[in-house]
Amino acid sequence: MKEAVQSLLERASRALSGLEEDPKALDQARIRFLGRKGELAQLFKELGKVPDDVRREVGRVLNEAKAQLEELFSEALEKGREHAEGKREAIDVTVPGRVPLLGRLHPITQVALEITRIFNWLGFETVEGPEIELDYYNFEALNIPKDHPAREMQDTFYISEDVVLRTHTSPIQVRVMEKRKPPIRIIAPGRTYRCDSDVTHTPMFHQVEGLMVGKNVSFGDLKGVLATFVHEMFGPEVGLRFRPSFFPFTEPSAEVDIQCVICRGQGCRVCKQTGWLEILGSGMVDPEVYKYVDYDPEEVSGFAFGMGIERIAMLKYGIDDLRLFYENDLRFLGQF
Ligand code: 2NM
Repeated sequence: MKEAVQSLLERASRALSGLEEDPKALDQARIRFLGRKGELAQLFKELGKVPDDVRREVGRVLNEAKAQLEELFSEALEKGREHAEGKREAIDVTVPGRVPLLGRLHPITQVALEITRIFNWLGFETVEGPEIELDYYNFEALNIPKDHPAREMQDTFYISEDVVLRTHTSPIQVRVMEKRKPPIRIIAPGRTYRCDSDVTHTPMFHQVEGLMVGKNVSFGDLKGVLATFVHEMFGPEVGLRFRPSFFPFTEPSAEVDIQCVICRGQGCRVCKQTGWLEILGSGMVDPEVYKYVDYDPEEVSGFAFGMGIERIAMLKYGIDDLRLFYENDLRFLGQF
């Protein structure tokens, strides 16, 4: 009997070593040795067959073995707990670090920079001006008469009788002409405002306008500069055309269309089956404008043009909804 108890203790001790990290196996071993039908219980059962004179002694040995076994298991259990805790608290240096979100330029800013980069490369200097502008620079000096529709309350945000939020960036160019003598080559990007809000208009939008004035500046120069711009911006294979138009500040005036970037001129929903998309307005600066800035129309000539940055960005990236630019959804903004 004593040998059986000794063997049990040895086997239990061997079985337990290495089981500390495995709570399930530990529990199974406990049932096998200490369970109600376990090995120790089996030995207790045999206590009845033991001769009377030694039963007392054998009972003592069994009880001692039971205490030892219980001690063995509670130790193993404790070790397992410590091990799990250690695991939880340890720093796992192999876990990849968290990547911080990086800020980036808004797509409108990116397109504005791309446009000005192209014109800078053609010799145009970037200039800026006030968003709160005098009626004089926004309208009067641009040959926009008092009764012109562009001046009506519905389109213009008036701050006072003679102060407005600029409706285009052309006043910047009037200010530059007023200060400097030709030759002038400037490009003027910035925010502009119109009292207009629907699916295709936002009260604030962005424009880039350009101006070149000097001796013998011709409509041919206008065509060359704008064709170069289109090919840099949309690709050398994209065709363009000049279509007669009207602006109060240019004469003659022309709008520039490019071949539809979606169907390549075949006709589709975006270009309304025409194969063409309007991208900017342009023209030779009207001699009336030169009167306001004290240039001599007999001495100098020039061309000017203007485009909406949102529109260029939508065409370049195939975006069909203007409002996406102003919702600040990082899933949209992160694509540029
Ligand atoms: C456009 C279209 C045509 C323009 C004219 C001038 C200025 F100041 F020289 F007279 N600045 N911008 C112009 C000309 C703007 O936007 C569609």
